[in-house]
Amino acid sequence: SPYLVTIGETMGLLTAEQPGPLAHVASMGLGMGGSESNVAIGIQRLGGTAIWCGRTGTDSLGTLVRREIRAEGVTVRAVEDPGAPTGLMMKERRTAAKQKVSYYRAGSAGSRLSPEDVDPGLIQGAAVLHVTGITPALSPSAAKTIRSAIDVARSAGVTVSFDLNYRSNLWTAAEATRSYQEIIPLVDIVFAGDEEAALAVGPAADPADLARLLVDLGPAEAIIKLGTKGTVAVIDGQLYHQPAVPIDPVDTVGAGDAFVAGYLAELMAGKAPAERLELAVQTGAFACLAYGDWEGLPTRAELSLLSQSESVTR
Ligand code: KDG
Repeated sequence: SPYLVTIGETMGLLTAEQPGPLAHVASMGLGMGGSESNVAIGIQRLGGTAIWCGRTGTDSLGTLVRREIRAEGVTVRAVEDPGAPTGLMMKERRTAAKQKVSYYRAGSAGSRLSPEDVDPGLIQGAAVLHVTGITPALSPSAAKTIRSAIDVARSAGVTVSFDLNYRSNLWTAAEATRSYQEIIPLVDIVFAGDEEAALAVGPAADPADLARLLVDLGPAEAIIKLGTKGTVAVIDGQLYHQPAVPIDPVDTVGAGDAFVAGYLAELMAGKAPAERLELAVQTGAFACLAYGDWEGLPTRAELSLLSQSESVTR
């Protein structure tokens, strides 16, 4: 069956269990998260097939990361690196409404990802290669890994998907811009928030113009994620608008990954652009209704909960 392959760093994730300054939080929940594995899990929950490639430490967090991703049905192809720890991320809830993420990932096993860690045959056999702008920010060897994976995919005619995913804690805007401008012309599908798109193509008054400018760089599909405003996309020369599903979010981290998973799941299922965008906004909304970066990702059977008004299902 057609599968998606993705490559990236997945970290241990400590989440404060109460709002307040981290220095005064009594207990933290331990889990894991990573943009690319979040997408892989999203694809699996929607009935698709996904492979996650990465690098972890030989420590307990590495065990946790590999086990949890595998438990979701994703095939894990991770190198175990005895020379570096698995990265870690902390989520602080300074107020009930405001979250802050801190990274402890410099020098991590995931950041030591290198081109030899990824089996080219896995990419050549895939329907889609999905990568993000987080990985090139981690280290020169991680950046090289993304570049070589894209090259393998392109020569094999595999669709390449790229989510800009700007992380200001990892690099400067100028560094990100340089990397985006190098990668975007090589991919088929590009996802970006409006501010992220502006890093790549400069500011524009209208998100539709951002999508057009991205397409001008080469990809056939440019999808601008607008959060509560839904999405605007240019796909094969046509402009699309899809409004968001109105919700009361509890945790928006991971919504972008859920959106990408929804879009790519329908793409792999052979669905038309409007249907891809419709599922994307639904899965994006769904992910905001539960705590955790990926835990709330929906199965197809659960999607109808979004429009259901009864609060108890019996
Ligand atoms: O998109 C959600 C991600 O931000 C999160 O799961 C962790 O990959 C991550 C990152 O680098 O922030």
